Amino acid sequence: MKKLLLFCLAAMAFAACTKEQLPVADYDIIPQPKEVRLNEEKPFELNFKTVVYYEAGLEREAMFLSEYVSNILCIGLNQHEYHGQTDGIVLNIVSEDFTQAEAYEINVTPKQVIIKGADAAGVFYGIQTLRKSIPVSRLFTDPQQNFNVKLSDISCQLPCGTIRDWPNFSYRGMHLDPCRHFIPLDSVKVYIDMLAMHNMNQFHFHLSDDQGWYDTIRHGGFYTQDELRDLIEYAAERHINIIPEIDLPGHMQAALACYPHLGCTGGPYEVWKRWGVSEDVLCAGNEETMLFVEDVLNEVMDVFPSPYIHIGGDECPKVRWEKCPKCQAKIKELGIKKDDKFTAEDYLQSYVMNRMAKVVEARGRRVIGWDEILEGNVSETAIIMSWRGTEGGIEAARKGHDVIMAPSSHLYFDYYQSEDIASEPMCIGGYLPVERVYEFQPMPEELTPEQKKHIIGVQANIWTEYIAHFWHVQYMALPRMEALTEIQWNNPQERDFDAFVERCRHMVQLYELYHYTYADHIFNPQVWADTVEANLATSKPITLRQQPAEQYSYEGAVVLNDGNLGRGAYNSGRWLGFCGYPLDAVIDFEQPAEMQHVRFHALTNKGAWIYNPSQVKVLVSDDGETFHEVAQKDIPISTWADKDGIFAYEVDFKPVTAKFVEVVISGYNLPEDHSGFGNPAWIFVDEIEVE
Ligand code: TNX
Repeated sequence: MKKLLLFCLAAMAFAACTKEQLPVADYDIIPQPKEVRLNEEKPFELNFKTVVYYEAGLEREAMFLSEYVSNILCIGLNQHEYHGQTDGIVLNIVSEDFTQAEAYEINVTPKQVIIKGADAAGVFYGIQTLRKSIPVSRLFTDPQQNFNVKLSDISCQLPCGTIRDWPNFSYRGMHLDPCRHFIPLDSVKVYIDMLAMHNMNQFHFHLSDDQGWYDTIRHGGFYTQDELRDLIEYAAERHINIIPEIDLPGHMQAALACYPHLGCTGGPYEVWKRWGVSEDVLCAGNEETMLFVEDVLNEVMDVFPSPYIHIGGDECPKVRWEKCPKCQAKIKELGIKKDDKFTAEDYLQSYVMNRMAKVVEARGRRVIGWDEILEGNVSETAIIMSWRGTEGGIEAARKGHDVIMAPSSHLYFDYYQSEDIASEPMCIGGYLPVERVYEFQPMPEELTPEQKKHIIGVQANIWTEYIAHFWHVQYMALPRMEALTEIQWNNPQERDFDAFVERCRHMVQLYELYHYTYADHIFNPQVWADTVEANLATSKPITLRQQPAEQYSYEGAVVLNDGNLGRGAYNSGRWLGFCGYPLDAVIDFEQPAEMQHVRFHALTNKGAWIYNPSQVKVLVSDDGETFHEVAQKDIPISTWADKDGIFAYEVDFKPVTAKFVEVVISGYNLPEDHSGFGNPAWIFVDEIEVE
């Protein structure tokens, strides 16, 4: 009897324990659903007996749901057509219950879960929400759990209630550049899976550019038309449209290498081996070139059913056109005149873009172009992708264009996401932490309600100059993609970053489950030991004879001697940037002081046109008026073989006593092997120390 009682107690304890540990779904996911109303009813239990019932046309959605549940919980769900069953998970479309496309509602009762969509995409997003709500089974996260688990032990409780959700923007996209570094098809499919998990519906595939090689090593590949058709179908199953981009008329050197007669000089050209913008562009005055491009666009439209075709238009230098007899003759023939806003060559680019827009529109599609296409007379129907900030987008919306916001200031995921660049995989530069992405307000307040309707979407871009492998693409995307998703789907006016980070934690379980590489800075905030030892210059009055560039001036001269060392990327706020003139700072010690040593730090990021200083001069003065030089030092220019990074520069001189010191730090011009050859390089300097 005693034994039996003990056994019963043990069984009860076990039951209580397993019950307590039953995983419970949490609807606080990304993007955060707009309406979640829960009630106290007994939760729905999702287990291996749960059946997915789908309405005709939603068979694929049912398969996705079953696949996700098997990924997350290790149980597969059976799928059957829906005929009024009263149990299981039901997928159906009831368009009349919604005012908006892609909307969904999930209704959880103790016996049944109904995922109802305005359309199939809505059902798909409802499934994504459910998928993201279910905690990843400890079977995957804790290997100790792997023993003796019975199928019947696995389940997840879905709290009862109603979730209603719909997107804020109809265009929710991400871009990928497989030109600078080729990305194999299977990896592109994984990228599409990542987009699907984040309720995105547009994948911008940047298919042509100047480069295709790096260093001297061949790096590349190609997609066949059949592979692309397969990819398009793969994306379409996940409610994602693939927008092909053929970048015109610049960023075309790789094409010119194959077809030199399409350029102004006739070549020979090489597929470009360095980063930047090539001056060799398509010859706009050559009819054969135009016919070639029309052919390419038609071929692209044969393969891609996308309602949007991206025709580029960014960064097209006009130097060849200015000297090309054919381009000049075309300008004459078209009667193009320069005016006080734009050059004749700018209008020649508009001619190319508008001509190609007609080819695209003749097949019932719309063109997208980068915001440069506003420079001239752009076709009224073109959609503008605003990348050089939001100004282009604002101007375009005022002119009645539809706009996609993709500003480099907030949505260029090829930039660094941490200030500690020494610990990061090398990338193009910049500094764009998750926090900054999350701050982005895509809807410009200065627009009228009518104009606001033209802001149709938001997109982030991943350029791959410095990204040679797909793991690095993922690392750059995650978790910044979470912030992007919330902006695209919800665009909340008030944003709570801490709550957002908590929602990201659950996403990390999914990253790990699917073996996605991700950056974890937001979960491990960095603390810097980044002050310099107090020295003669620290916090003394400082003036600059010429101000830094406006966008890199931050708190002004005081940044240079506030005791905090320059850190991270050039736009971290910890550096002052100068271009085309020296940094010329005067520090007032307020009383005579003896000195013999000046030291400062500067940042080099050659791809971003930032070079080391060319020279430093030190001058001293007793009255702050007359200065005399005590030291001068030349610094050799950094070469591509040298590492980029943060470097200290020092000058020693004979001890001298004075009340003022003046430090003049000059910059180089970009050298011949740089794409910006001849332009002044930037210098970024911080913390001038005097001892
Ligand atoms: C600008 S964004 C470019 C790309 C580069 C990118 C690097 C745009 C339309 N053009 O060609 O890859 O910057 O961040």
